[in-house]
Amino acid sequence: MSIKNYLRERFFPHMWCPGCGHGIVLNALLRAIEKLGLNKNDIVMVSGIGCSSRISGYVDFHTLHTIHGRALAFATGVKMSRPELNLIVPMGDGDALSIGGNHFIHAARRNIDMTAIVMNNRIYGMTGGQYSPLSGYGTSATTAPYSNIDHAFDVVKLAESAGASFVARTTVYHVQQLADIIRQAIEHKGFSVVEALTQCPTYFGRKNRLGSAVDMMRHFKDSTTPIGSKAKQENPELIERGVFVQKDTPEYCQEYDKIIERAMKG
Ligand SMILES: Cc1ncc(C[n+]2csc(CCOP(=O)(O)OP(=O)(O)O)c2C)c(N)n1
Ligand code: SF4
Repeated sequence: MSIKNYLRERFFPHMWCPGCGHGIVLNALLRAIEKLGLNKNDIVMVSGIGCSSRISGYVDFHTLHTIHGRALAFATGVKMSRPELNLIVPMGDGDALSIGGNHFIHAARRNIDMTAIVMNNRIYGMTGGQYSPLSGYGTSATTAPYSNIDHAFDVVKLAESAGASFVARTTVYHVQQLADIIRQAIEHKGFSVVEALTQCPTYFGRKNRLGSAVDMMRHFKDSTTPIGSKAKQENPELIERGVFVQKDTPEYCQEYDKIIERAMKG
C-alpha cells in the first residue's frame, strides 16, 4: 500500500510551522508502517494535546485525539479491549513526561504492548514556548527568561528503569534510522519507547539562538553518535543513538488473559 493511503489528505495543509521536525517523525512512522505492510484498519493512534499530538489528525488510521498527558491511559483502555490491534502513541516531551509522566512510568512498568513515540523538542511548542522537563539547565524559554534552573533527565534511562521492554533513541536528522527503529518498536511485543529528538525552531530554537531548522538538524548530526562508538569514549557529552533495550518480558494483555482463565476455572 502506498504511503499516501495512510494519510488523511483532506486535513492538509498541516498546522506545523515551517522547519518543525514533527513532520519528519510522521514521514518516518508512515515509512515504517508501509514496510510492515500493516492494514490501516488494524492500527489505532492515540494522542494527547500538543503540536506533536496533532499528528493523529493526519493519519488515516483509527485515531483518538484525547487530553493532555493522558494518551497512554486511553491507549491502555483500547488495547485491553482489543489486544489484536496495533497501538501507536505519539507524544510531546511535555505531554509524555510532565503532565503525563506518571502514566508513562506505569505503562512501561506493565509492559503493555504499544509503541510510545516521544517527540522531544525540549519545549512546550503549542502553548508558546514554556520550558519542559527536558529543556535542561541553562536553557531559555518564555517561562525562563533569565535561564532555566531545572535539570533535565534521560528518557531512555527512565523508560528502561520503569520496565519498558524496547527502548531506543534517534533524531529527525537520522530519518532512515528513525523509520527503522519505529518499525522494530511496532514489531516488538511489549511496551516500546522511541525517543525522537526533533526541532522546534519557532520556540526552542529562537529562545536559545540555535539558528534555523537546518542548523538545529545539523546539531543533531554533530551532537549524537551510535551506541558504544569510539567517538562516545572520546567525548562523553555525545548523545547515543540506537536500540538500548530489547528484551522478552511477559506482556500485560497476555498476562491478563491468563488471570481470566484462572478465574473462570474457579
Ligand atoms: C490539562 C491541560 N493542561 C494544560 C494544557 C495546555 N497545553 C496544551 S499542549 C501543552 C504542552 C505541549 O508541549 P509538548 O507536549 O511538549 O508538545 P509540543 O507542542 O512541543 O509538540 C500544554 C501545557 C492542556 N491542553 N490541558
Ligand atoms: S511551535 Fe514548535 S513544535 Fe509547534 S509546530 Fe511550531 S515549530 Fe513545531
